[in-house]
Amino acid sequence: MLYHLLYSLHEHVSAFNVFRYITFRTIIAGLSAFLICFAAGPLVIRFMREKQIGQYIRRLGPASHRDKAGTPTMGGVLIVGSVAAATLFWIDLKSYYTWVVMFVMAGFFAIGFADDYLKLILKRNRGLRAWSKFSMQVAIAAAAAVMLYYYPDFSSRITIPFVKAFSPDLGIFYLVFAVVIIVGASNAVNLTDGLDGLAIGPLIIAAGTYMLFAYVAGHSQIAQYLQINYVEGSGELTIFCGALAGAGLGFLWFNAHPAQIFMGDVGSLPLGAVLGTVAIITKQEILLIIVGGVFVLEALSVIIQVGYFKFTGGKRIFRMAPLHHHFELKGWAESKVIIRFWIIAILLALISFSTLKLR
Ligand code: 57M
Repeated sequence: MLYHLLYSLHEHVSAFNVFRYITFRTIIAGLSAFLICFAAGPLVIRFMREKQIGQYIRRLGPASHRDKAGTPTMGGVLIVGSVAAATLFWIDLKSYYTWVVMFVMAGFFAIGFADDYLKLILKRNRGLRAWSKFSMQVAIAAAAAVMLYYYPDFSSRITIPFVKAFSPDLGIFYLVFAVVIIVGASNAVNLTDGLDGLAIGPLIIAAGTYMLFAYVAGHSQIAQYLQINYVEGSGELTIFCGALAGAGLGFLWFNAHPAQIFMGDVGSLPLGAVLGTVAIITKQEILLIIVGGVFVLEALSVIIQVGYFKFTGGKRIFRMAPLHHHFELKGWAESKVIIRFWIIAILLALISFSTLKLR
């Protein structure tokens, strides 16, 4: 909205021309999202505390987590609110792809909200039933996949990192592929969200990485120069990714160890889902396995642990899944696990940048 208003003034004052540039709008979207989150944070934390919307801690978990009981949660309201506001301020409102991403964010936000509401406010211990939560995730992801697949010019070809010559066309199966990416990313971020800053750190790094990929995919000359898929209109997603990274930093301010607030499902579910959607639109779908490698490792540790546990009738590979619990139980301090996982996320981001040249 502010973009349309301010840019229209360039006819009178040429300095307003600067609002035309995606790069400039990305910077101010990131800063605005950070400031909104930073300013609203204390109010949300106080509100959650007053309403006693605090975390219930399972007795099974590592002992160090018992001190966390009662920490305010549902901080996702803060993150998603800041991302939505900053995006609406600074994108071109005619950007179709941004609306698809916003739709996914709103849908997964609603699912996460319902789950947290049942768990934390109505104190129904388990929240939404796993099956109904999963069906709702699939329904929203499928709606987004249809919106993209039937959009003129949207390609059903996928890009394989490090391989230039092979770009298979999935045809109608792209719909299933897109649903798997969106739902998978959402649940992987949710599983990772078990230590202070553990999910939001890699998420900020992934948002920063896709910020670059959205920019190059939406710029015809750069895309041609780098020989990557040009996706007309995807450049506006750079601004969305900037807002995501900015809001993430704002949230990390409060979620940094020892956390004053957790994000809850209302945060982890939409954040993972939007990352998956941006990966799909920018045609860097498979790259998400590298960019979101920390989330993938966490999810794999659960799959391996549960599979092995069932197969062997009760034996475990990890001391506890997801992976961060394994390291905690090995005696690593919480902050060490968190910062080491961030280091891995940064290295993975660097590796994914290299795919622009190494093919
Ligand atoms: C969410 N949620 C945290 C917070 C956060 C299939 C199974 C592996 C599923 C998995 C699971 O339920 N994962 C989903 C993990 C929880 O955090 C809340 O949940 C939100 C995200 N959805 O925003 O509201 C706890 O995590 C800690 N936390 C922080 N800082 C943060 O910034 O410290 C969260 C955010 C919080 C807090 O302690 O209470 C969670 O872990 O519950 N299940 C598990 O992770 C369980 N693993 C398990 O059962 N493993 C077995 C299986 C796989 C065979 C095994 O390995 O033997 C463990 N989870 C916990 N305790 N808490 C079991 C022990």
